[in-house]
This record gives sequence, C-alpha cells and structure tokens, in this order.
Amino acid sequence: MFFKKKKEVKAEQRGDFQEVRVLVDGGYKPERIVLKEGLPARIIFDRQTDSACFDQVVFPDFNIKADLPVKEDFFVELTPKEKGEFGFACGMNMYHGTLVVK
Ligand SMILES: [Cu+2]
Repeated sequence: MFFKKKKEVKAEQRGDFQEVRVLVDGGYKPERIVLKEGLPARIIFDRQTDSACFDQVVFPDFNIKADLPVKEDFFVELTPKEKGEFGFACGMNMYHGTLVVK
C-alpha cells in the first residue's frame, strides 16, 4: 500500500519571526504548515476565490476569527506556545488546515 503524505510546508524564519504564505482557492495550500515553537508567526493568506466559504478563517486554539479580503494579502499573527497540531478552518468548518508546531 502507498500513502500519499499531505504537503507540508515549513514557515521561513526571518529574524525574530517566521512567515508563510497560504493560497486560498478551493482549499488551503499548503494544508499543513510547520511552525517553530515560541517564535511569533505571520501567516499570509492570499485569497484568490470569492467563494463565500472562505469569507472567514478561524483558529479556535488561538481565539482568532478573521475576515479574509479577496485578492489582497491578509496577515494572521500568532505565537505558537506549545508543540502539537492545531487546526484552522473556514468559517463554516468545511475546509481545513493544520499548524504543526515543532
Ligand atoms: Cu466553508
């Protein structure tokens, strides 16, 4: 049997923070984002679809609920304080992504 691993992208460290871009179009690309524990993170959402499904993005573990503009970069800033996997989703909880904190 073969298992296809979901694409995982590591945030790029820039001095005292880490940054990653997420394309929003029929889902979140990448779906799995690797972050370093304790380092402030900037997740840049690049929403290219006007589907109402992606009007909001929600990070329940970080108490973040944000409105995503269309065709405009939107920054979500958070600091992962513990290791583990933390989900995020569209406002309707249909499309999902995961922050993998190492
Ligand atoms: Cu949705």
